[in-house]
Amino acid sequence: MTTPSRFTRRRLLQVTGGSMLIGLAGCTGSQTNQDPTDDSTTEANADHTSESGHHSDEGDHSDTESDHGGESHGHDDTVGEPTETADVKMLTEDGGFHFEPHVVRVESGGTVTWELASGSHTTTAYHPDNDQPQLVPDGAAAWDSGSVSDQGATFEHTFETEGVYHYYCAPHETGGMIGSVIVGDPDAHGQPALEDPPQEKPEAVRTKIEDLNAMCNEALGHTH
Ligand SMILES: [Cu+2]
Repeated sequence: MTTPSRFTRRRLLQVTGGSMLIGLAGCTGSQTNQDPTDDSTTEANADHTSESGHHSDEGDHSDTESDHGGESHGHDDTVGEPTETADVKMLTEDGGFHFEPHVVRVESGGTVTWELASGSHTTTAYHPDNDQPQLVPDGAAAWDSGSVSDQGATFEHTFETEGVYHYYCAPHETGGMIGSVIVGDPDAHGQPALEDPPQEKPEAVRTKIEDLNAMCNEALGHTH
């Protein structure tokens, strides 16, 4: 059986150094938790990204909705209908580690492409083949990108089995770098991913998975 995963570019460079040790707060804050501070966060990032250049004039405009180039939260966690393909960025930002967006949705047979925006990350399924609890549909194929360190490098996986998939970044799992793929229009009942998070996982991981479960259930109209 062949794996549907493949690299387009890949370099096995471990250049992260100490960055794996910082930013444990990472992505663990849920969307709802961050909403009250979204404006200040966006503004702070806007300041940060424009520091190198002309700051004074354009900074006044940068706290609008249009300025989300460097912001990883706040605008695209709404999960729509299944599409043929979906793109996810893997990034290190302000000491946090993120899959962006957290939840994507494709059709059965659809392909998700992860692109390295910054830092060094993996995309790895919660699958027994990866020595992890099964947080993917029964019978689903595993994937594991290995370390992706080259900016712009991509990894893709084609999803043949309908259902909900959780996956993580190997060095940053406990920093909350966990994401989900919804394939097709599955019944939320009977999805291993949507059950209570594995007891053996640290609190930060379980909390993040609960956040993702809420987003996936909402996307699937599963509200009870
Ligand atoms: Cu990572």
